[in-house]
Amino acid sequence: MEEETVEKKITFEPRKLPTVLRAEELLDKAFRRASKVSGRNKRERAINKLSTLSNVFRDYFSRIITSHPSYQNLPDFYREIIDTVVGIGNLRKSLGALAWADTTIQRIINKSLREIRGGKEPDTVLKSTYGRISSIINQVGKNLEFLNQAKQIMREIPTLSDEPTVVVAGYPNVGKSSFVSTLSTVKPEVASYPFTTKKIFVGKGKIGGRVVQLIDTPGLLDRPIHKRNRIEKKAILCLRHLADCILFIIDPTETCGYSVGSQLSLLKEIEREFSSPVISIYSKTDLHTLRDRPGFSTITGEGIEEIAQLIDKELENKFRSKERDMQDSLL
Ligand SMILES: Nc1nc2c(ncn2[C@@H]2O[C@H](COP(=O)(O)OP(=O)(O)O)[C@@H](O)[C@H]2O)c(=O)[nH]1
Ligand SMILES: [Mg+2]
Repeated sequence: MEEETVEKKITFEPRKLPTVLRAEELLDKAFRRASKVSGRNKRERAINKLSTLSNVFRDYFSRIITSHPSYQNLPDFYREIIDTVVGIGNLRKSLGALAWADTTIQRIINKSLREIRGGKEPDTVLKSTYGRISSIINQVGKNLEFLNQAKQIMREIPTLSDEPTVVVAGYPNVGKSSFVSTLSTVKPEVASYPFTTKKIFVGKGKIGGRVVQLIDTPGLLDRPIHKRNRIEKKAILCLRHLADCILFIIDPTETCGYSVGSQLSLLKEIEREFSSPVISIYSKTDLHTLRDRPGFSTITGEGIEEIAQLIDKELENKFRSKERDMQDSLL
């Protein structure tokens, strides 16, 4: 539990993954490069073409393979979300297939080079080498396509910092975005959430002298989780690895269009599904007089400071107990 935040360091930017060519595109690229190679005679030309092919494939495969991180060692949020939307097993399998293609192609080329040096007719060797390379690349065609799709999906995963994080939840129109903007010192950044049309807004603000990341999750934590499909539910629950604290906003005036009853049952569900501490608060205090829980109004500014202090206290508890654990583990 506790090492979660310690491990949160972001080591992977999915946006930087390279585009992966399809089998025919890759073959085209390699063979086109080889076709431009010359030499003093047929034999030398064939040798030069083969060395070019060897370099093109080696560089290409190693660029793709090294662009992927060790998925098992990623921070929990990234590991789980990637496993949910792409599948880490599938990624491993495809990367393994490329490593296999790489070794096999190098072996084929080396054998062909030996044959040419040993006196075999260069054009015949070249022709059969091209055929064998094409067959290897076509065998991993599905893996190339998968890696490219995976890249498209993963680039949607927002890059988040490892600062203390507050995830804001509550039904639509209760005042989540207004609250996040009030506490954010800069305009919240928008990131899309994998495989959905949903965006998450990441604001940064200072709470109690600490830079805090505020995540507004429209469309994610704003209606019953149990009604989502399995994948969407899993993806939503990945947020639990980021949330040092959840702020649940209730609009008791029901001007948001949702009854207090449904809002409270969403609160219960979130408390059940997430292990992070949940602070539940009222919004729109300018419109009502309920004070049985903390409340705020983004219109009058009432309560904002008090809620910032509540958040600060939660984070303080969490980080203080973490320091204590670390000291304990040193003793
Ligand atoms: N009266 C009043 N209205 C508010 C307050 N905060 C937000 N609103 C209004 O409530 C509506 C929904 O706010 P928004 O922040 O977009 O809610 P979200 O959907 O939960 O992000 C908007 O029309 C806001 O102007 C508040 O403190 N008092
Ligand atoms: Mg909103």
